[in-house]
Formats: sequence, structure tokens, C-alpha cells
Amino acid sequence: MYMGTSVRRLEDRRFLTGAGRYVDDIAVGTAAAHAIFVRSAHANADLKSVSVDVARAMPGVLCVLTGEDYEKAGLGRFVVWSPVSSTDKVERPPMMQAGLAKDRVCYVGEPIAVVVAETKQQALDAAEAVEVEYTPRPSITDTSRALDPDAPLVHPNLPSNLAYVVEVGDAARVEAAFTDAAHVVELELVNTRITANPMEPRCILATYERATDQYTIWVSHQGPHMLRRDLAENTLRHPEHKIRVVAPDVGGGFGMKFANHPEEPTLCWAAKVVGRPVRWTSTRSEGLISDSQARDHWTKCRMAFDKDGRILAISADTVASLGAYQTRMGGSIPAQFYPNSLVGPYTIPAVHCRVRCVYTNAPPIQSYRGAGRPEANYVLESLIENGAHQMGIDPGKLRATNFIPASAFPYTTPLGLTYDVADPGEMWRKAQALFGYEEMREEQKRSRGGRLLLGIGIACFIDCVGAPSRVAAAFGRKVVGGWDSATVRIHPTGQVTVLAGSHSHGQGHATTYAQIAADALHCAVHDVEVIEGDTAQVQYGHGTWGSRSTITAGTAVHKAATALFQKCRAIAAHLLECSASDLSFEGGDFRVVGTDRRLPFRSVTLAAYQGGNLPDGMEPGLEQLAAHDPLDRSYASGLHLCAVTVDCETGRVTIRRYVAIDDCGRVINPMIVEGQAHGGIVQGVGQALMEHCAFDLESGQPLAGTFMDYAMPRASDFPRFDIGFHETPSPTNPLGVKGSGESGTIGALGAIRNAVVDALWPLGVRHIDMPITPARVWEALKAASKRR
Ligand code: MCN
Repeated sequence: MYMGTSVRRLEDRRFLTGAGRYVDDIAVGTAAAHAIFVRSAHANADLKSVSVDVARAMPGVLCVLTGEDYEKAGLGRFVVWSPVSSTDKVERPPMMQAGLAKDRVCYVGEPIAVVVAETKQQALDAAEAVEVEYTPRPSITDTSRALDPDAPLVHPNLPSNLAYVVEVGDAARVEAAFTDAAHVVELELVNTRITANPMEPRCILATYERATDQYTIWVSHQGPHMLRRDLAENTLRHPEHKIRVVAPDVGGGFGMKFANHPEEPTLCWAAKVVGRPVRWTSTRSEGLISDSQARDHWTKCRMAFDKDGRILAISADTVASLGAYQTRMGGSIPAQFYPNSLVGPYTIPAVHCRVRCVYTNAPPIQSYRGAGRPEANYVLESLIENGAHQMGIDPGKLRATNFIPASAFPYTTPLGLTYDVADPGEMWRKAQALFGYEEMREEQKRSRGGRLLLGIGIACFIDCVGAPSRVAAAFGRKVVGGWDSATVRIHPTGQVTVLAGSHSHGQGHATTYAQIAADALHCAVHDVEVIEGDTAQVQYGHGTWGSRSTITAGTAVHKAATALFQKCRAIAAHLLECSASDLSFEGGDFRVVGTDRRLPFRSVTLAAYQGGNLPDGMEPGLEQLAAHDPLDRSYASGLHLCAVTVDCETGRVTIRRYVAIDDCGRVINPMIVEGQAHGGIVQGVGQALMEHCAFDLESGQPLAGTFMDYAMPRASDFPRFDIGFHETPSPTNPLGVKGSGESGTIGALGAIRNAVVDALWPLGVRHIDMPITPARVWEALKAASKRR
């Protein structure tokens, strides 16, 4: 059995020896021309003119295209794939982006024109010669102010910046609970705007072949079929079968590379215009203003407790930025994923949440690791933490009092989600033991009064993943189903190729899918090759996002491989002239039980391709396509426990210990899941302590345009992580798996914030907004001491 073991990553030889093949490494026959985008310098402005004549005449320039050209060429805007019905029943047309802006720009970095030239330097020079005349307008980048009556309008054709409102839960029941409550906690929380910054920036190489009317686009992307669909239907408007999208090795995506970006259709079109391959590679600074961004919530929230610390109700009123435009799927993050995750692993009888999604003059919001769930968990866990301190109850004990008991699963939340299986109480017990909770609390007492204060932070979550197609359809998703597919092909010589509709960009599918296939086929894991990311090779797929790949594509691999093995067994039985039920499989051979008759697996695979002596009616060949649409969503869960020290004199927060218990159902590869947890925690801690897409609130100019201003976490910022597992297999798929890819991030925001508050509570600090920088800690301490 390979499943359940830490098989070393099969893809790493390629990566560690520098043999990875990223888009920028790909050479095409005719040398590619280079594209440079001219981007908006203003956050909100009318475009008076875009003059390109000088640029067009410059050396090496092949074309300069503008928003007007884009429209004339018949190219379209993006459309919403996950429409959200506003619960106030007011219909507001979604504001959607085109490949190049015409007439107006709504954020700094929005593409206005593209210059294509023989060399990158020539394209850069010509881009500087494009003259854009703007009439600037006031802008709004502060989400908390976007609905103020005097807030500047992102889209002047709309009456306000409100895109839609979603209200869920039972407001009356929540109000009654607050009236009866013995204790109430109220908080105002900002969930900062951040961006993914993958190691490999966004990168596109597009070609157009006139003879066949065929586009081929190599792109650093997480969902090739989804991009193809969008190009075919909405933006390029070209027959889908005449577009090939290849996402080769991708150096991290984190949700951002599943998003729609205007450079994609524009590059394809530019390649057609110049009749040459065209290449564009984002620079880091360009990425910081033009990659999709994430989070950006402002929330007023409350929690009610009875006298024994039992949670009676939670209520959240959130303004969530969508950025300047709505996107294909970004809208469902604040409108669906976020409210649904507010209950977490706790018994909370009454819930109410209102989310007002607004436009602001900033890059569009789309998915980023966790997408909606870290935002919700941050609200939930901050409220519980403050409740514990307010009531004088140990924060761990308070959580344990409120956990949904294991025996109550499947458990239906007040918002109607039915959690399949989890055991938060057991996770808490495991986490305490691994962390040394009691000892750490003792040490904390001893630290009181000193310069370095110890704080312990806890966060526990349930991560809803892998929605089936019927749920996706009920959400209003028009294009994206909840299923995925895989083809398993056994070659005549016995080696195996798996073609899956997901896309690995760091998650290790080449290893875990090989483990799943090898177990079903009883072959060696090294004999299995996994191919993803090419619409010309892979049948169809929804790509990788929302920690759904193992549940969907992984199960499809299992189904296809299992069916093929049955076919091999039937062939073996035919050749050995026995019944299939008389066969065992040992040491690479089919054996007739109780005899010495046997047939090597390779003889069976050869026979399958040779034909001529197969069971009646059986088709030759060994290839099987399978799809998997889960029965229902599955619910991963986790519990994070961390210790920090806060230096009261400098405000510096240092992480001392970090423990996470992960329940992603049955674990396929513990080493990979641990790695996923490490990366996820680091991204969550990055947001909690340092990352921020900050804007100048007057001008709307981004203030973090390089890594000098946008602080990314480094290995030296972290201690060793201790990851434990608590496996409760999901009944929604035959592998029993749940998602693991985002869990680390979901728990980390609350764990860090709560550890800091836990350290500083005795000094009067009740909350510090992210990023919890030394300056903010210091200010909070100063303000608290003034209050005292
Ligand atoms: N796995 C396992 N056992 C389980 C569940 C998962 O061994 N019970 C393994 C999987 O087989 C896979 C990995 O863990 O190798 C992650 O699986 P899964 O939870 O199914 O998530 P996805 O493969 O769908 O990955 C998506 C998820 C998301 S949404 C983001 S964002 C993210 C992430 O994964 N972006 C990443 N992890 C990332 N890791 C890297 N290195 N780079 C990114 O861009």
C-alpha cells in the first residue's frame, strides 16, 4: 500500500535539478515578440486620450493596441460565473473588466494599452512613449468608507459602490439571544488586503496559427480548461476546440492564478495581430499592482454567551471589497464561503451575517488560499478569545465547552450546511499534548510583568470543500461544475499514464495520484506518470482550487484505475481459463488460487493491446476515463495552537512554538500534507504579522510596490512546526479524503492574533488589527497604558 505513506515527491528530481519547465522556459519555432502593458497611473480617472502614434513608429515595434482596438476587434469583457443574488432583491448590473480599458480606469495598474516589439527593451521604450491623458477623479480604497454617502464612486453609472448584499441566518433569533446573554463581546475587525506573490510571476506565451485558426497559449495558470472556456465564450470569442491552453510547471498559484486576468485574452489577440508568438512575463512590481488581490473586509461582529460560557449567538456585519470589478468567481468568496464558515466547529444556535460587497479603486478580489474561510475564522476565533478573557475562563476550556461533540456528526449548522464528520474535542486533546499546553500556561504566568510576554493563541476551524455540481448549480455557478475527471492508461509494457483534470502547482499531485493509481493497479509508484495542465491531452477538468483536487480528480484516478484492474483481471481469467474470482494478485502476477498457474501482469497488458484472444465482447486497449462528482461537500478541520512572545519595549512578536492538528480525512501522503500545512501556516502568519497591500487613502496609489514595502515572511521568522493528524475519513468519496491545501492558512490568522491578545490582555490591549507589526503593537500598548 502506498496510500498513507510518505512517498518522496516524484516531481522533485526535475525541480531540484533545474529541469522544471515553466512558461518562460518554453521556446517556440518563430522567436517570440515581447509585450509590455501600459497601465493606469491613476486610481480613478476618465481617459481623455491614449496617443500611440509615436510609440507605433519606434524601432522594433510590431503593434500598439488600445482599449478602442480591443472593442473594435470584437473582443469581450469577462462575465460572472458565480452570480450572487442580492438578498435586497435590487438588481445591479455587474461591472466587468475588458482586456484593455477604454474611456475609464478604476485602479492603478489597470491595463490601458499593450505594446508588442521585437525585444523587451524596445517594447519598454515604446510603452513609455504612449501618451495617456487622464481626468483624475477622487478615489476610494478604504473599504470601511466605501458606502459612506459622500464616498467617491468607482463606477459613476451606479448610484453607489454597493454591488450586492447577502444576508443569511436568523436576525430575530440572534437579537433575542443577545438580550438574554450574560456576556457579550463586540469587535470591529479589519481583514487586510493581501496578494499571493507566487515565486513564479504570471507569465503568458501566446501563438496563433492562421492555417488552422488555432490559438495556443502557454500560461502560468491553475485551471487550463476554465481559461479556455472563458477565452472561447467571453473574451476572445473563438471556437473552444481551436484554443489549446497549456499550463506547464507552475511556480505557485495560491488561488490567484485561477482568477481571470485581462492580459490573457489580450496576449492571444496580439499574437494574431502580429502573426508571431508573443510573450509577457510580469515583473514583481507589476504583479503587486495587477495580480488579483484578496480578503479586504471590514467587519463589526458580536458574540453572546450564557453565564457558563456557552455561545448563544454570533452576528457579523461585513463590508467586503470586490476591488474595481467583479470577476468570474471572486464574488462567491465573501458571499458564500465567508458566511458559511462563521460557525466553525462550535455549537452556535443562532447566526446572522450581512455582507455588503462593494467596489473600491483597487485590483479585483479573487481567490487566495482559504478564500472566505480565513476571513470567517478570524472573526469567529477573535470573538471567542475575547469572550474567554472577558469571562475569565481559560481560552482552551471555553472552546472545549462549545465544540460540537463527535457524536453529533453529521451535524447541520443553523445556516444549513451538514458537516460530514469531525472530532474537534479529540483534536484539542491531541494539540494540548503535542504543545504542552498546561506547562506553557505556567510559563506564561511566570512571564507576566517582564519585558517579553508570552501569549498562547488557539484557532479551530471547519473547512468546507469539494462542493458537488448540484451544490455549485444551486449557488448559481453557471459554468463550473463540482466534478473532475481522470484518464488512466496502462501501456502495453505495463507502465501507467494518468491524465487528470486538476493542476498541480506545488501540491504534489504527481506523487499522490501515482500512489492512488499504484494501489489500485498493484504496480510500482515509479511506473506511474501523471500529466495535468494541457487541454490537448487531458479530457476536461475544473483545475485546482478550493482544496478539491484529491476529492474529485484523486477519486477519479482511483475509479479509473480500479476499473482497469478489473479489466486486466478479466483478461487474465480468460487466458488462464478460470473464473476471475479464482484469481489472486501477488508479486506482479495473477495467480490461480490453489495452483501454480500464473500470468505476469505484463503478459496481460500486452494481450489487451494485441487483441485476438480477449473475453467475448471486450474491446482491446487499456484506457479508462472516469469522473467523480462528490455526493456532498466534505469538511476538513483543524486546530492551531501557537505561542508567541511580545517584546513590550519594541512591539516585536516572535513565534516560539506552533502546533497544528489536521483532519483531512484519510491521509494519502503524510509528508505532503505536512508540507501543505507548513506553507499554509506561513501564508496565514504572513498576513497576520506583515503583509499588506496598503494604499494612500487620498490618491489611491498603492504603497507596497516592491518587496521593500510588501513584507513577505521568511524561513527565519518561524520555529519548527509540529503537525499532528486526526483522521476522520469522509463518507462523501471512496477514498475517505477531505481537503488539506488551505487548512494551514485558515487557522493561522486567528492563532497569531489571539496569541498576541492573550499576551497583552493584562496590559489592557483588546485587539490589534493585522498586520500586527511592531509599530502597531507599540501603539496599542501606549493607548492601553493611557486608558489605564
Ligand atoms: N492530500 C493527501 N491526503 C489528503 C488530502 C490531500 O495526501 N487527505 C494531498 C493531495 O493529494 C495533494 C495535496 O495534499 O497532493 C493537496 O491536496 P488538496 O487538499 O486536494 O488540494 P489541491 O490539490 O486541490 O490544492 C489546492 C490548494 C489550494 S486551494 C491552494 S490556494 C494552494 C494549495 O493547495 N496553493 C498552493 N497548496 C499549494 N501549495 C503550493 N506549493 N503552491 C500553491 O500555489
